Amino acid sequence: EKKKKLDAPSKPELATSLSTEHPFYKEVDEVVSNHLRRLLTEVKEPKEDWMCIVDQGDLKVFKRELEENGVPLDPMKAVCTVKGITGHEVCHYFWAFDTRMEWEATLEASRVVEWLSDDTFISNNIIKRVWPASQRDACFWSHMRHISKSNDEGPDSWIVVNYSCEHDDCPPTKYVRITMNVALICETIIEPPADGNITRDNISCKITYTADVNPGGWAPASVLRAVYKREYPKFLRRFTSFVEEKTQGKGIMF
Ligand code: 16C
Repeated sequence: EKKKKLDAPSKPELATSLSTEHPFYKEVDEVVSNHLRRLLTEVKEPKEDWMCIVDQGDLKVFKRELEENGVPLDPMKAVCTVKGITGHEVCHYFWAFDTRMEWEATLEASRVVEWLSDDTFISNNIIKRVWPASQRDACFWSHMRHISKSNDEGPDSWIVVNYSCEHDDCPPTKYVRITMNVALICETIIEPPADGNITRDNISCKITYTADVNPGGWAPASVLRAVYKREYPKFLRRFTSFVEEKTQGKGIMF
């Protein structure tokens, strides 16, 4: 464990946001824009092909069943509202690498492969093995962005995208490589208090989480679907409680 930490690339002096000249910029920008467009059109034209598989009131998980050559690719979507934290705080902790292992229960290990800028890095996640399938890993960039508003009235939003990529320092040799396109989009809702002094009691965060994951090879569909149904709500509860703990009693990060 110690050795792994020593080998990890230290964060160099970096640009505050991914430069438009960076080789990854085009892909990052396109993927982020697609998520935002998808979210906006779904709100306007709700589609009925999403099946609700978990309904706990404040937390709902939906999926669409999709298979390719017997491999389940079910797109997942979850919505969740949490009081007392902002979208910026939720996105910050979902993105931050140094605290990932504190809330990620499905990982055996995680390491930074390369820092691209202050808001973008590439990492390698080794996922815990699920019997009887082979162990998986993933290599992906993580990017966090504030969404600029078209008007002052709308809620403040942030987005984090985790998107699979290839990297010379992370070849897919040891495990079955999964690929994914994951987005966490958060809106902060503020109920302005009469005295104008905003506290954590006046804020809540609406989270939309989407995950398109390709398990990258044979995986028994029934086991995978059961694992997803159990793990996605568990992740959202565990992760949002983690953000609540981390921010409790601290200044609000708007
Ligand atoms: O988004 C999440 N975490 C991010 C930061 O780490 C990142 C990771 C996303 C990957 C999520 C999908 C992993 C799918 C693995 C497929 C394994 C196939 C095994 C075959 C089974 C028959 O964006 C939060 C992710 C929330 C976790 C969702 C469910 C993942 C199940 C993983 C299985 C490990 C279970 C271990 C049980 C102790």
